[in-house]
Order: sequence, then structure tokens, then C-alpha cells
Amino acid sequence: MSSYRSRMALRFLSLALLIAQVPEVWCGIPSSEFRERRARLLALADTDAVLVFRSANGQTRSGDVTYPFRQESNLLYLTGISEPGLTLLVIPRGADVDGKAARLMLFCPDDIATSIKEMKAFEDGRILGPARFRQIFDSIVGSTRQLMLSGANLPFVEDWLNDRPMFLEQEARQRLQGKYPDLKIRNAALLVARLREFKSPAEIDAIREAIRVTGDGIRHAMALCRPGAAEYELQAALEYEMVRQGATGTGFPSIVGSGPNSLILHYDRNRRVMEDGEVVVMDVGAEMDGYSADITRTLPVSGTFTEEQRRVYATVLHVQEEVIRMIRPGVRWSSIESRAREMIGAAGFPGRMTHGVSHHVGLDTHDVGEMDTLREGMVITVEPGIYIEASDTSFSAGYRGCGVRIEDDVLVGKDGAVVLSSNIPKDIETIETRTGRDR
Ligand SMILES: [Mn+2]
Repeated sequence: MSSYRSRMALRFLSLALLIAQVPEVWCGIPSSEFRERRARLLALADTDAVLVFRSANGQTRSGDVTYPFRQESNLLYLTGISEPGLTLLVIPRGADVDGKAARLMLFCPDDIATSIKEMKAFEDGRILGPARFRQIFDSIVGSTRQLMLSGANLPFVEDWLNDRPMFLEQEARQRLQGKYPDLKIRNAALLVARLREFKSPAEIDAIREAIRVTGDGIRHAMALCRPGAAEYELQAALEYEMVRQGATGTGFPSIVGSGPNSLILHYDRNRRVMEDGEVVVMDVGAEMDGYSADITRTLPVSGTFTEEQRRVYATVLHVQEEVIRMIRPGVRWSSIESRAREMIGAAGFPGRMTHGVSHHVGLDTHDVGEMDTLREGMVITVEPGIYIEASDTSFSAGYRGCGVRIEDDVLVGKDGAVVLSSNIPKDIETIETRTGRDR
């Protein structure tokens, strides 16, 4: 057999294995909740609109190896089905399909359709073969005023040979617009965001579970932290606990930044060997049933903070606790943001918080939703930080090259904040006692 033919045979085999996999439906959220979400979307959407949600594309890593598949978050929110090749069509006014009215249609390959039917995961709509999409879409798009699209996040491809970005989706939209000049094409993600920004009890449970295993990972990493250990040893301990307890992975690449890396907000190389006298920032989150945790703890590598590090840490902790106390429905996001900056400035570190103090957390680590006023049912992070560059001569040497961030996930409850990650240690005494305990 030529090497080409054996390669093709191998490729066919891997394709066959892929097809034989049972479609994955996230197990933590009941199918009744997905039905409710679709009903709420139908009620929210304009009756003259048509909404289309499309699976994420698989991403090639190299050759025929792909990155782990992650479903597009809006389609995941509306169906719970984590498979490529799906299209969800939502027609609030209804359309005639084979003589019967339908408002929700899911287009998918036969094998997946069989499993979805067995799992009763789409009983409020019609399940149709992928080839039917074109036919049904063409029959309704001419009489539609608004087309709302949400698909794989593919804003542009860099055409580096010609030094220009290529906006593929824009091109696709322009073609459609040329065919239907009166059609308004909008972003369906903004509409779904209005549902996603409030978390149901089942979603809060999923986030709590993601936080619980993240906390176990942090405790494990804390115990192993010592001078001479590499950042990746802590990463391994963190992710070991997450995966061991059923997490599907991490919601984002684990950040384990020691010494100078503690200043790099999205540092995820994690290759450095940690030294005595430094701090290490661990910003991590497990993914459970599609939902992500987002927790940061900062440790003294040796198990004891220096005097300067202790002062920075105590300031960040004090600011974090104050912001958490402020949280309740009706409070403006801008007021918690400005209060945090004001306190950090007053403590002697003006302008040294180089990022926002809070964001939504959910299916996406940086989840969707408005950021104007806090409302009951939102889940947000509270993550002040202070970062003093090595070159910052307005501070004495002991402060320089040190970054501290403390981040918890908080439910905006009726009477105030419910800290979902409250049992992950952050007070100085516990941090110092537990760091390096298993050295
Ligand atoms: Mn965060």
C-alpha cells in the first residue's frame, strides 16, 4: 500500500470513529430547561425576524489533528448539544414544513438526529436533515424583514500576503444582501445575551460545581508550591483535580505566573521555575457542563509574604471585600469600578490596577450581558489587582516586579452578594500556612 493510500485509510478510520461517537448533550442541565430557553427566545424575538444559530467549526491544530471541539455558546445555551454540523432555525411567526407549522427547526446528520430523539432533547421543534435547511431558508427569507445570525466566531482571516484582514462573514452577508436588498441582517447573539445574563438555579449549580473542583485544584497547587518548583507543576496539580472530578477541561488556559510573570495578565506559558521571595498568581477555572469558573489566588512562593508583598496583598483583599459588600441589585457597575480604583489609589497604589474589577461569568469565562446595572441572578467576578512594574521607580525595590490579584465568583442575590467561591482560602494566615505544606 502506498503511503498516500495508508494515510487515506487512516483518515477514513478516524472519520468512522468520529461518526460512531454518541452525540454529547450536557448532562447537568435538564432538557426541560433548554425547552424553556427556546420558548423565552421565541417570546423575545420580533415576529418578523428569522434567527439562525450555527455550530462552531472544528479547528485544525496540524495535519488531521484538531483542537478539542467547543460548541458555539449561543447554540449550546439553546440546545445543550455539543456537536459540529448543526443549524438551529428559529421562526417566531412559524413556517409551514411538510404541511405542519413549525417555529423551531434543528438541522443535523441522521445519526445525531436519532440520539437527540432518543434523549427527547428537542421535542418542541422539528429535527430535519442538513439538506433541508437551504430549501426551507430560501422559501422564507424572501418574506422576512430581519435575519438574525449567530455562528462560529470567525471575525476575519488575516490575508498576510496582501497585508489585509479578510472579513469572510461580511462577504457572505453582502452576497445575501445583494439577493435580498430589503433584508436587515443583525446579530442574534445580542438577543440571546439578554437571556444568558441571568443565571437559572441549574446554571448556578453548574458554576458552583466548576468552582468546587477549581478550589480543590487551587488547594492542591498551594500545597506543592515552593522555591525551585516550576509554574507548570502548579498547573498540573490544578488541572489534575479538575479533570479527576469530571471537568471537561478548563474554561480558559490556566494562568500560573510567578515573579515577573505575575504582572502579565494573560500569561499562560507556565514554564518558569519559581524563586524564593516571589509571588505566584494563579488565575484558573474548570469547565463543568459548559460553564466556567474564574478564580484567582496569589501565593508567596516561599510560604511567607515579604513585608511589601503583605501590604499589597492586604490592600487588594481589603478592596475586594469592600466591593463584595457593595454588590446588590440596582448598584451600577461603574460605581464598584470607581470605588475599587479610588481605594487602591488612596492606599498608595494609584493607577496600578490595569484591568476591570468585574465581568459576567457563565458559558463563556468572560460571559455576555449588559454591564450597566447589577441585577438579581447575575453571576460576576470580583477581581481587584495591583501590579508594580520592575521599572517603576516610584516604589522602593521591595515592591517592584510584583503583581497581586484576588478573584472570586459572586451571585448577585436579592439582599446582596453570595460568594460562590467563599471556601477557597484567601486570608493571609491560611494562605501562608497552606502554601508549600507538601513540599
Ligand atoms: Mn476574571
